[in-house]
Amino acid sequence: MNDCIFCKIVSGEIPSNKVYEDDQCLAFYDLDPQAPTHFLVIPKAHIESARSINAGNCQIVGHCYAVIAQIAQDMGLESYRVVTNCGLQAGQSVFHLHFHVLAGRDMTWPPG
Ligand code: DGP
Repeated sequence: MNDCIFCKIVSGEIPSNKVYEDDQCLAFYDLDPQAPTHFLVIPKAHIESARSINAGNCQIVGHCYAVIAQIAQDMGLESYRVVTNCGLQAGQSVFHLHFHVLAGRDMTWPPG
């Protein structure tokens, strides 16, 4: 998608601090980290939000979670939180599906 920041990161038009990449997804550190470890895992294909996941594209969600588990193992993360904000009120600011992975500090519940 032309005006999507994360599509531009996928294409390399906007640089990122890459953690992992394969043919389906990309992981990179968040610009505005909310924990000592904070990276994002995104599908390379443009999916607007969790609301847009359906039977035809849901395979990528499982793939992203498998990638998250592998990265967490590689980084030695004993505990981590995966967050997907869906919609403005939930805090979504970039409308390209992404999974925040946060680790390295105590997490509160419920989240704010
Ligand atoms: P959300 O608010 O849930 O839509 O999360 C979007 C996240 O994306 C936010 O934590 C900041 C991050 N972000 C926005 N623009 C960029 C960028 O250009 N590069 C990187 N690395 N992260 C970005």
